[in-house]
Amino acid sequence: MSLDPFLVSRLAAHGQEHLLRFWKDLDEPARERLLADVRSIDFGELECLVAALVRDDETSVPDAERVAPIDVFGLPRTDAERVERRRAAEAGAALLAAGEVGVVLVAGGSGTRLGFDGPKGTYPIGPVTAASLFQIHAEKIVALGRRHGKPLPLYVMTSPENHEATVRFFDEHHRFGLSHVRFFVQGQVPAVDRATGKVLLAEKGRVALSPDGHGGTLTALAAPAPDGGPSCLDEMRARGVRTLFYFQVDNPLVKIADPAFLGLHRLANAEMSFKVVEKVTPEEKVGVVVRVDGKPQVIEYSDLFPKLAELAEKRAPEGNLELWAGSIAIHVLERSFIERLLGAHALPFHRAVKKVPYVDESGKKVEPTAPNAVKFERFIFDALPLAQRWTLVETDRAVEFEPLKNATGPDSPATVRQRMSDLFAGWLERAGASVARRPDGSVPFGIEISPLFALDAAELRDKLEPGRVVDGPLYLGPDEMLLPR
Ligand code: UD2
Repeated sequence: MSLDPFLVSRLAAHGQEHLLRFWKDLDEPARERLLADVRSIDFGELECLVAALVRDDETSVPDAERVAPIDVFGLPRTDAERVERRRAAEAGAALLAAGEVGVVLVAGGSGTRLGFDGPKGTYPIGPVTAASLFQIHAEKIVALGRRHGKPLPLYVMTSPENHEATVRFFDEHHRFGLSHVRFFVQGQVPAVDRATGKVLLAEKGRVALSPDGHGGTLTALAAPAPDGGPSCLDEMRARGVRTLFYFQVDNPLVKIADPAFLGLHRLANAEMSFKVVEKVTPEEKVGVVVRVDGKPQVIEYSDLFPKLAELAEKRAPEGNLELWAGSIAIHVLERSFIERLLGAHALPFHRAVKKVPYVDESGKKVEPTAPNAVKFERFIFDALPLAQRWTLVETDRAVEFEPLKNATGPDSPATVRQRMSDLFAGWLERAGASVARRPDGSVPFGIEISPLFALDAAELRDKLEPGRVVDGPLYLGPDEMLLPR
């Protein structure tokens, strides 16, 4: 295979001709792979990104005077609020029964902090059965479909890195009984050298490409299927899906397609909605939803410091943080909103300075010991300022947010399993059971309730005889099975 001179001069025009430096060392398949990598890059866009985010380190963090707290539907505290929430739940249930809701699960991240070999969704997290994150999510979707009489379609975003392993896992588990699941692959962008802005080679014949962030969901949903078939959005339109429930793979507590959330979103005629929790510390690793010049926006946790430190730490007289609305990456988006954005607005890229292994000029592989590269990522929450109407809904982290991020310490398998067991213990107690607890209130053994047995506390109450004593590991599965004590 000979080199296309047009490509060579295009690379040279963008100062990236080194990508073909090892061409003569490569065999034919390797040359083809390299060309595919190179052709996937939009060099014009990359040049702008390098100019803005590598050379200039342009920051989009606003000045503190422009930032203010934002209104949120708080947890219902009065009777009137409870009635309003019940009405919203009825409206949301009607959408589910009408088949207007689709579910989008983003699972394209590389999960480096967890240090787990495989897609994060395959992580065995169930406190008793070691059910995977994917199984827990899928069972909720199956259960919801049964409850509302209409199966919900699931769209799973993968990355080129983990696509095959993800699809294989679902296939090995007979797709967990889901009636419709479709996998779609997100885009990639090259990592560049932090000092020079040159694209890095991961191998002599491979560009160092990485996923374009969960903001890439929007373009990936609009991309045609690999066989040229309809895009996910086209398919949704054909199925009558108008509203998308979006969530991240790492949080097994998420209330998928929560009817009250869907209802509040639809009753407000919103284009995009967020679930938020009250941030406990200024440093907590969740984006904060605020107003900037009056418009809603998320400021990512890594952007709060140092520029907005004072504001992030400011507390109201009652002691709670003024900027308290932590985004837990649970959203509802109208399909029409995504379609509108695709035509008119691209989400901005953010920079992430990372250690990226590369081959140097001599062809030697280098494992950097310090961050050497800039990666570019889009974030889905940057769609918020573009929404004409939106809602923010507070939820209680104890019942809806415990993400799996790290191997040990906070947000690790240990904390996630404990939180799951504690949550299920609460459901059991509300159903009239008595559950052994430690003096600090936590449960000293694993408890796991399959969504196919009960999707929430109310369903458990309907199924369980009161008076049950739980003093050892308990699993309630689709056919209610008690593990030996
Ligand atoms: C994310 C949010 C943070 C907060 C937190 C809650 C960002 C930038 N920050 O933090 O504000 O809401 O989650 O847990 O989003 N993913 C992809 N493709 C990618 C990158 C990520 O699908 O290219 C998925 C990934 O599989 C995971 C999710 O997005 O499901 C979150 O990614 P993360 O763990 O990198 O986000 P994190 O913890 O920095």
